[in-house]
Amino acid sequence: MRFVSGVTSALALVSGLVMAAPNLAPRAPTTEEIQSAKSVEDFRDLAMQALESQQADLQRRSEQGSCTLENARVRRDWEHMSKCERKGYIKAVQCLWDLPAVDTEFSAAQNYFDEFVAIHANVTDFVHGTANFFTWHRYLIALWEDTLRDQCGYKGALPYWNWYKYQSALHLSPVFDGSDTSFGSTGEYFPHNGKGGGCIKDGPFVGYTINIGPIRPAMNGYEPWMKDQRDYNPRCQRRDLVHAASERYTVDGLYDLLAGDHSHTVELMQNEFQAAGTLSQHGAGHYAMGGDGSDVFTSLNDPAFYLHHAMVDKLYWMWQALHPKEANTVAGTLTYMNIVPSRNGTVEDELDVGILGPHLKIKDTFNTLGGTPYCYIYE
Ligand SMILES: [Cu+2]
Repeated sequence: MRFVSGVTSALALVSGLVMAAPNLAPRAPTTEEIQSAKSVEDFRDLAMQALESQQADLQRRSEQGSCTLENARVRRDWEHMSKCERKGYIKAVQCLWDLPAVDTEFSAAQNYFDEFVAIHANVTDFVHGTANFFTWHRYLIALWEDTLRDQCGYKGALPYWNWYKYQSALHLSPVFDGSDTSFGSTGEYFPHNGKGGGCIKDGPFVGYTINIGPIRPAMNGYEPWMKDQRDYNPRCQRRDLVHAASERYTVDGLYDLLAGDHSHTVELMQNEFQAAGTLSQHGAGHYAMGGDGSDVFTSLNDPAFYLHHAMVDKLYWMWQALHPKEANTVAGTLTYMNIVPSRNGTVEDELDVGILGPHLKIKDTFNTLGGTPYCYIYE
C-alpha cells in the first residue's frame, strides 16, 4: 500500500508541476542575485544565466546566429585540463619559435612568437589606460589562440590562469609549479629585492630564447635595453614569482568590479581594473610574474601572459554579461591615461594588431558569441 500511495503522491506532484508550470524561458539574473555572489564561480554561473537569457531572446526573434552557447569553444582553467591537454597547448606554443617572422623590415621579431611581442610593444601606449584596453587585448589573445590552432595543430581553447587559487603559493599552482605541464616556476636567483628573477630553470620553456626588450621591466635591477624597434636582444626568459602581488587578488576586489561600486559603468570598471601604477587586478598578474612578465611593453615574452590575459578577458566577459546595457560601450581616450592628450575613443575605432590580423572595429569585438570573429565562453 505504501508503494501505491508513493506512486499516487508522485503523480500528484508531477501533475501539480504541470498545472503550475511557470514560464521556463531562461531569465536574466536579478540585481539581488548578482549582489549575493560570493566567488568567481558564482559570478561565472550568473554570467552564463544572463547569456542563456540573451540567447533565448535572440531565438524568439529568430535572430540567433550560428554561434550558440552549445557550440561555442570553452576556455578552461589550466588546472582543469588534463596533463595531455596541457602538453598539447605547450607544444603548440613552442611551435611558434619555428614559425618565421613576417614583419622582418620594421620589427625585431625573429620568429612568430616574437611577432606578438613586437606588435604589443609597438602599440603599448595606445592600448593601456585607453578606451580599447579590453577589446584590443581580447583580439590579441584570440589571434594567438587561432594561430596555435591553425598553424601549430592545437586542438583546444585558450586556457586561463585562475587568479583566485594559490595566491599565497604560486609555486604550487599548476601554472607555475615547475613541472613539465607548467610554464616553469620562479627563476634562478638574481641579486635584487626578490628571491628569483633570473632565467627560468625548470619547465618546458627552459632554453627558449626571447628576443625583444626589455623596454620597461618593473623588476629592480633588470635594465631596459631596447632602443629601436629593430633591435633584438636574444636572452633567456626571467621570472620572479611575487606573492605580494598575487595576494592582491581578493574576492572583494572581484566583487567590486562585477557587482559593487566600480561595476556600474565601463569607465569605473576599467579604471579600477587597470589603475595605473597600482597592483590592480590587471597589474597584479604582471607583477606576480615579475621578470619579463612585468614589463608593460614586452610582458608577452613570458608565455604565461596569455593565461593571465585570458583571465582578464574572463572578468570582462562576466562583467559584460551581467551589465548588458553597458556591455557595448567604451570610455577613455586613445592614449595611455591621456597623458599625451587625445580624443575619446569610439566603438568605430579600429584595433591595430599589425601584421597579426585584419584591423577590426571595436564594435565588432564586444560579443564573444557573435560568430565572427569570436565564438567562445569561459568555464
Ligand atoms: Cu598589454
